[in-house]
Amino acid sequence: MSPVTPAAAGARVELLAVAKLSPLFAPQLESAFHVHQQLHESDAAAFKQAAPRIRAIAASGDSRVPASLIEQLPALEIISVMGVGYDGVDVAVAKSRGVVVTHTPDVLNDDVADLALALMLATARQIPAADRYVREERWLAGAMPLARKMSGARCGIVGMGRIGKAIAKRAAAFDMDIAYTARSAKADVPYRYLPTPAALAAESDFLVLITPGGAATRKMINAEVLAALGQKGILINVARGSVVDEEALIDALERGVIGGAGLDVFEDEPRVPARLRAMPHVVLTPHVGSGTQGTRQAMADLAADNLRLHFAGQPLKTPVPECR
Ligand code: 8YV
Repeated sequence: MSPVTPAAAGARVELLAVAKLSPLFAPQLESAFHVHQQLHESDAAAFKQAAPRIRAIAASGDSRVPASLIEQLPALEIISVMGVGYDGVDVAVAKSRGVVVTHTPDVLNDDVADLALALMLATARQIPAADRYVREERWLAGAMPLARKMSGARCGIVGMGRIGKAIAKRAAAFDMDIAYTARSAKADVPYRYLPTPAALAAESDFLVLITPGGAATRKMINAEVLAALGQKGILINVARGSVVDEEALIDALERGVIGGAGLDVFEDEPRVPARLRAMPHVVLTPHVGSGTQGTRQAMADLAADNLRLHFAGQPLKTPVPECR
């Protein structure tokens, strides 16, 4: 871990933390910056006073940094996101004001892909239900109902970026038949390309979502796609809750239009609809795709490095594609 150093001698650079920062990230910032912790939400008058001096924003993958906030910060230079996703940041407005946006790609690929496979197995083999079966001693009355086989099944991946490729690599080890959809076919992968989520769903047993959030993918997985996935199909979401029409998903699960779902992300986190929580054929995790000690440390270090490099006038490690 490289320590963050203050930009200039004298006064510390002032930074607005727009979310409760990870304990792996916060101390690195506090040792080098004057951190205003969510001041924009807690104290309007104090925020108004500090705003002209704030030169940096620290955020997490699920933070919101809308145009209305960026526009209140005339000295803002950099928004450092501790997360690969930055769909909550208005990058167009940031760019138009000369503000650079950075994120933390690659270091979390393995963990997110691992969780995708874990949710696939957990849903198909009903691991949480099986665990309860043993604990509640229902086994004494007889064997648990049979589950679904994953090895050799058809795996459709929505989004074939870095994490999509890591998921495909793992699915290949389960002898799965892999296909994908993305904005366009990729020359560097051997898997079959289908042009739309619905076309992919129709040929998938597992439909795994790992596409960026934001306007371009909002509610991309709708009733039509779920109908195409079919009554034996399993939906896995390790992307963003916004990618799925959650109401349509709940309806499809309740009516048996699809067979099950493994979900790490939701439309209105951390609130998860009661109807979803009540269903036995759904496996739920609380947005923990990148949630291991080592990976979150690597993400925190990278996010802090980008801030340090910026204020040292050096090239950034991982600006978002729009800012390269
Ligand atoms: C976490 C994520 O939400 O990387 C992302 O885009 O969604 C996650 O890893 C978060 O950013 C951790 O701070």
